Amino acid sequence: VASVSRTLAVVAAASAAGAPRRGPEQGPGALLGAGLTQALQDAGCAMAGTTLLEAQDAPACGTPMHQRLQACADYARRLAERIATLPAAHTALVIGGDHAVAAGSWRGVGVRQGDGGAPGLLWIDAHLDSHTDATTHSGNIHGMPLAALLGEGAAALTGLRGPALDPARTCVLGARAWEGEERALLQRLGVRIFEMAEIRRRGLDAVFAEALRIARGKGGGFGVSLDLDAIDPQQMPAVLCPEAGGIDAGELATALRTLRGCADLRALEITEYVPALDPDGGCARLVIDLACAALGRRSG
Ligand code: 4U7
Ligand code: MN
Ligand code: MN
Ligand code: MN
Repeated sequence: VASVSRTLAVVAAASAAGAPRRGPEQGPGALLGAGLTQALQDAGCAMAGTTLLEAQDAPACGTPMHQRLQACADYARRLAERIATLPAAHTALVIGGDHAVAAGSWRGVGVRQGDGGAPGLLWIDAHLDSHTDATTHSGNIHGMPLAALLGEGAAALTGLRGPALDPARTCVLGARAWEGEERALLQRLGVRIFEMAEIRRRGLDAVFAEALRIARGKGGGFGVSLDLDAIDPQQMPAVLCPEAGGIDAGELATALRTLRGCADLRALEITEYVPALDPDGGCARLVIDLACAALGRRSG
């Protein structure tokens, strides 16, 4: 399949508002400093520019949940507005930040699609991120964005402008750590979950191809939200919530390369990189390689 010629708009969403501790707000700056945009350009992308959203620190210990929800919702709203105004022809590359920023990203992509409605979404994550404010055990907002995008949970997050996701065009890939309530929610809505066990059994290529078919549907645009904790922590330790037994980084790069042929890929989001846990920069290089695998036109 021929690679699509892409013009990329990078949006740096440097927020830790949904995280239990600081760290992910440093992610975009570190990845840009490690040469992310140059690498994408070398891989054949045209670069339309980089927008830096104002950094947002993690909430202080003891901040009540409604305040943390509001901080995440405020950030998500600004992110969504920014993405909604990008030219329709551009592919957005959103760099988090903790994964709560996704509650804004995909609403913004939906607004930008206009009559096309909500994008299909492939959520690559060790977790399901489908708690609501009523079911969460930890109280951490980055465990809630997928539920919010599906229209479930606190109004602060679900009430953002833009269409809610269609569960029939939403799927999760790489899951291996969840609580019962979030799994029950996704099952009730009919969201397909590809667990690690299924990936090990069938191979990532076959599972990724099936997930892509679900997200792409009959057309109308789709996106990929990559929480880096989906990758095995032996290869990607620089994340907020490592979970053993994850996706092999090389296999993920190979699978992501199939996105090069997808003109209907509207946005890629990469979240939860924590540079403080990456003293030699090896994880940053891996993240850059994955972005180039997905969005590039030639290896380089
Ligand atoms: B991430 C968790 F309890 N489910 O709700 C929770 F295990 O964006 C983890 O995927 C959430 O990193 C992980 O706090 C959120 C926990
Ligand atoms: Mn996760
Ligand atoms: Mn828990
Ligand atoms: Mn996540």
